[in-house]
Amino acid sequence: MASDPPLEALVFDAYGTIFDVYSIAALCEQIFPGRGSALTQLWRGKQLEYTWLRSLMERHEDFAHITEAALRYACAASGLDCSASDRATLMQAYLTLAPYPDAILALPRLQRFPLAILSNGTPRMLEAVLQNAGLAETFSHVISVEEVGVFKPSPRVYALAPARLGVDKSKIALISSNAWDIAGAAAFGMQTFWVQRSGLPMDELGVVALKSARNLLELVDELLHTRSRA
Ligand code: LAC
Repeated sequence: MASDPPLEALVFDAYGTIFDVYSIAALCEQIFPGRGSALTQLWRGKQLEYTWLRSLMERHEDFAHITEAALRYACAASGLDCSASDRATLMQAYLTLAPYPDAILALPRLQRFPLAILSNGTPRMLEAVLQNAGLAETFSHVISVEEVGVFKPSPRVYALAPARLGVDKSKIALISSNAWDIAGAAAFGMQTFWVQRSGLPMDELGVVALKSARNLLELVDELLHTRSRA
């Protein structure tokens, strides 16, 4: 849409967009042979569900605690006995999630913009996962929902981006693989770029992404072009 203002900053979701939360499946498989993939899926699903439920309940707990609670539930629901030491190993591995190869290739091409992370993760989780992936210097701002004590897709979370970057929300792109994150950011008034990694349709939440592509590399030209048509 030619009426969109030129982009002045790019804000990325972390888990699922830059980092592959399913890269932990190999370790799950080692600990629980034959169950790694299913356990990882259930774990991620419950993790997100707990963020939404706790936000609605107004009983915030940080993403590290939520992630561990979701792991306990996923193991219990799968009939798996997860010892405290297995839990500690898996939680530690959450700090070394693999970045998507397309993210590693795309980010250097976008350095003309201020780049930020806006994530449910705690500052400690985000610092560690970025450091371990060699991305600590890539982002000028790493913004955690902990600053407002509520999870995405609360508008209070998205409001952190314009406040911290000093850029109007209409000139910020939110880039996420999570359709519900795209919906939250679009509802708040940001431009939205959806990394359609799952191949599933957009959630039916009354908003659509401005642009979408299968991976971050395919979005690079769109992001650069959006700026240049000012
Ligand atoms: C995040 C979750 C949504 O990084 O993956 O905020």
